[in-house]
Amino acid sequence: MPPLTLCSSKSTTLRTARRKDGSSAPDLLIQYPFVPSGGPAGVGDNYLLLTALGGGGAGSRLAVINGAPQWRGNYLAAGVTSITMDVNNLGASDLYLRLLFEDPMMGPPQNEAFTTNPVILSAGSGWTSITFLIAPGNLTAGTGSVNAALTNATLIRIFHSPAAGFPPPPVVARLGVDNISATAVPEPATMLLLGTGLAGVAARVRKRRQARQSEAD
Ligand SMILES: [Ca+2]
Repeated sequence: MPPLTLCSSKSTTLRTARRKDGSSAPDLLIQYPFVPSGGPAGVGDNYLLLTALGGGGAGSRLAVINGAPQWRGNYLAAGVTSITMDVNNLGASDLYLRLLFEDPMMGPPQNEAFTTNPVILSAGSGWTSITFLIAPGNLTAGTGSVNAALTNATLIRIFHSPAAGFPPPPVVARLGVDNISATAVPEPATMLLLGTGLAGVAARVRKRRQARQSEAD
């Protein structure tokens, strides 16, 4: 199978949460199904369906990795302060959604930061647009520092946890996701960095938006 597509991006691959021992290696690769219809725009609008099985072992938690290139980089330099997405809680449990930024390269992350406050999505929510605020003041460091996690982010996760922490608890859940976008407000000094490709997040987001607009979503 080709990599999963997410919001018309052609390069997004999603994986499960880290191992139970806390190491960053995925314990299982899951190809989350790409449902062809029933997204926010209705018939013919595709979306991703993320699932968690509850219990124990692989797939028990709702904690989905997105390590695609367009989500890596320096969020501070790019001025990305919020991430918005359409979500639909298709399961029976209320979900406490958070984002996690981390910087694993060859080993466990040295820095990881999660959103301090959850976005609560009730069971049977229907499609809802939610926004995660991700400025440093909105995040809590799980390991290392918030600023370091945002400066060299190599992974971003969507996860469910009522308590502010990671790894999250098991849950039985089905979550539809679509139309993820980042809001960037580059400061003048960072525009130079954008030109060098160092602070590519905003540029990539812009590219994704253009790509999205050019495709039937
Ligand atoms: Ca869609």
